[in-house]
Amino acid sequence: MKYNNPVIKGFYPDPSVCKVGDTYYLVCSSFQYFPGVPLFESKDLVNWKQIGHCLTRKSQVQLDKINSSGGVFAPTIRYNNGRFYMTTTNDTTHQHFYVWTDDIYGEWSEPIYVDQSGIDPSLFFEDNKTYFMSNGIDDYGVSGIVQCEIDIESGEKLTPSKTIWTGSGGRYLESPHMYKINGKYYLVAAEGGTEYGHMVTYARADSLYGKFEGYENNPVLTNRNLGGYEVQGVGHGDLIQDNYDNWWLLHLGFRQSGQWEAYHHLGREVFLTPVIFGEDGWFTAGDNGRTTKSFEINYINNDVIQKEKKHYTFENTKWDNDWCYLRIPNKKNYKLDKNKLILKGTDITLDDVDSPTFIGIRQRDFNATISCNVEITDGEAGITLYMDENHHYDLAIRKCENGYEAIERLNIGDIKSVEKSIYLENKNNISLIINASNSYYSFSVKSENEESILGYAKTRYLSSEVAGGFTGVVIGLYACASNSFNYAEFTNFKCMYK
Ligand code: 6LW
Repeated sequence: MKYNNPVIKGFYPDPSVCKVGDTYYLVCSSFQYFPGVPLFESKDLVNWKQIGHCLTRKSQVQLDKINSSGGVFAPTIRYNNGRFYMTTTNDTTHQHFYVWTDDIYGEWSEPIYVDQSGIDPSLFFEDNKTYFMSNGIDDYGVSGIVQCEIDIESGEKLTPSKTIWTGSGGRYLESPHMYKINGKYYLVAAEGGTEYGHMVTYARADSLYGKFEGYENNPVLTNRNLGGYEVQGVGHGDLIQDNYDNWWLLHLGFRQSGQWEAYHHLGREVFLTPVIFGEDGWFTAGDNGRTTKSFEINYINNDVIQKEKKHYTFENTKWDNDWCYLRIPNKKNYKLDKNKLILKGTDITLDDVDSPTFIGIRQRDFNATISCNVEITDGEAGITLYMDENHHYDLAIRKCENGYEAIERLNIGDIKSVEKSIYLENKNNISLIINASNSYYSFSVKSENEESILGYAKTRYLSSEVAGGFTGVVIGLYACASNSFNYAEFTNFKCMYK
């Protein structure tokens, strides 16, 4: 069967996966967005359906006024004795914690904290014991992949944290995951930083604390030397064995926006790469250690069809699954109906490191038409292409001195500029329209069947290379106003990918 990468498109970084029965479950990091840690399920590894989030309550995660790309870093999902565990780090508060559930479709527990340094925690269960690992510095001052035993009920450390591997020599050793395969312990990690030099490396040992011997051809997976251009930055992944005993890596990567444009604005996405174990017990991955846009492989039955949802509307998405807020929202300012959204603006704007009235859905592909009807009484409301508080493009309607106007505002670092405004004769039945391509967004407003272009902006200024950080563009519907009677009504939302 031939399948295409990414298998989950848009800003869903740092995937971790586990399998229970014949179903796979996958989680991703979510940073300043809430609910935290999107959760997906799949029966075939190529079609993933979001079934919820792990962090759905304010009591589980501190996101109040946290920095963009802070908050919830890379998670790990594991299953043991009938219970699912998800562990992650709140990078802003420097705390590792885990939550658990016995019902994957239900709520997860309150957080249980583990006192170890670093990021990217993972769990490994063996003989009724739980081992906790992350990157960081151990109790003896050595940095690397650090491991201790914990009490799974309380999170309390039962042994000192000890460095078990220092990597293959690349910078930013992170993302450790431990597996026991055919009696040996495999430690898979990432190195190189989550940019163009990213890579997956691994080591193997006869016992859980080593000595770990690095694979002699590390990195086992990297696209840093791949010809062509699109799939870059592959790394940070988790190994999984499928129903037919084949092995795979689910890992992150990103799609560069153009051959001569080394930028990516859609965030880091989820890629699937086949893994082959040799007779000597060492494994290789992908096409000669690289991840390609598609793989033709008999690991997956020919009757599996990879489907892709191309159209997103209010009616065919779920507010709780597909949409997200910036930090913890004040729910009183949101009325989420089946085919209508009503937002109450506050004086918190998109430029604030706070929770403006905003609800967003990830931009999943380069080419798209995004449109929505927006009606306001006062203040401002519209669509934002949001990377962070200093990098976002807004197409909005706002109240002006003698009526209403449509505006295109660009926010690029310290430059914040309303590029164009068009006076609206009639404020009803206004549709805001954004056309997206690899390199450009265009912004238009349509009233009474007359469409006017406000302007264009390059995608690259919303990219990770320009904005920094770890997120990707989210299409946000927002409202702001200093007048407490301001309500904005959004109908007929469409995001159509080509
Ligand atoms: C994550 C780290 C990384 O915790 O980026 O690509 C960090 N890898 O493992 C943020 O996503």
